[in-house]
Amino acid sequence: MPGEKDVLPVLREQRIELPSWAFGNSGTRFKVFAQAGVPRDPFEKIADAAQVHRFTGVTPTVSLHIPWDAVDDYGKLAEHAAEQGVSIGVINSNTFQDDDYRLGSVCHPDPRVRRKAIDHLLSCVDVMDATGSAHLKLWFADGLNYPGQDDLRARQDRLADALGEVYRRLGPDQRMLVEYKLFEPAFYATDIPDWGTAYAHCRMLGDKASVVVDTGHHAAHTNIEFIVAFLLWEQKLGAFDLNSRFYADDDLMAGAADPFQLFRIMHEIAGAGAVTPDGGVLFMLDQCHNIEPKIQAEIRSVLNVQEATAKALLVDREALRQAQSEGDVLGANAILMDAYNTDVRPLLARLRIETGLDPDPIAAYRRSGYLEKIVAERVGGSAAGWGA
Ligand code: PSV
Ligand code: MN
Ligand code: MN
Repeated sequence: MPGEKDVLPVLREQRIELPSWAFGNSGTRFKVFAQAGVPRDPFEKIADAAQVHRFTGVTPTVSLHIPWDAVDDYGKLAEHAAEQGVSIGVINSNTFQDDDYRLGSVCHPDPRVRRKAIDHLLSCVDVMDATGSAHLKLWFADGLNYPGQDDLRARQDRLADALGEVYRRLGPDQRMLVEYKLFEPAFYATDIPDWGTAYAHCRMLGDKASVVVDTGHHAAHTNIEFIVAFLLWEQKLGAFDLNSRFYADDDLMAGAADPFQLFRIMHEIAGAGAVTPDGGVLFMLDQCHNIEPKIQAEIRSVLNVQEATAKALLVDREALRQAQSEGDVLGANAILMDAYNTDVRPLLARLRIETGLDPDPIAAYRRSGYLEKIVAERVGGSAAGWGA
């Protein structure tokens, strides 16, 4: 089995991006529960994200969602992030919260609405220019509720045209990430419902486009690690939106519902040497904390991802290859399970101590008094965007 000296250097370099929207109030279509002390603007969301980085040391970037995080001066927001010890990461577009988008955005039958949606995406690239962000993440709520409602193939034409126009606007160091989702808000057909559709568009676009795997966006029992392995093999895996699901797109904490699935995914990532940023894959959380404290939940999620990663790095790959080539089915499986069943918490605690952090980030955050401070200072926090 690989030892600490093999695993620690990789874990030291691992990075996990935080979503700005995790820190605002969120809920379901039944109720948004307001929590005391939540951020009132994007500046305060970044300040909260910086706390997660302060205690974990591995989350130096924050994803923005436009227009939820719209500000007059993006340069100022980027400066504020730097003052807090973090920076702006991926820019997420939002073409789903305007009455014009009832029948879709870039796939809408009306060219006026398509133009409006494309202009929004282009303005997101302007935000990237202003903040120094290198990645644009596109998720479309476009789809149909009823058979016959629109022409499925014509909508793919419109989608390809829109993606092409935005792709051509990217600067030399900017990249496009295309996210798929099985269903919701559309229930009959979604225009990018699966990895294959996202992949086909990314291939047509070129090297700057790759696929986002949101772990919550599949049918139950989908073998997500196979999708991950295939996209890695094709060099088209751009990013993850990590979260947990029990039923649909639940957006619960990564590693909470099925830590073994997260381990199996990280095993594919570790095998391809893609844990660290030089591997070219971004790891982001895409979560909402409807009933639990938000900053603490983000810290917990980061620890869960680190634990799954550490276990994946502990897989004895040499022994595994040997067992696989000998057709030793149970031996190979046992090698994987040995790594999964290792308690990696002491190893991660040592990693933190070595980098000057508290070995128990949650306890350290709770002791810090930050929550009490923001509860006292902030009145009337805003919603994350959902249910707003
Ligand atoms: C859609 O369900 C999604 O997963 C997309 O990533 C969005 O950008 C994100 O949620 C937050 O709205
Ligand atoms: Mn997502
Ligand atoms: Mn989602």
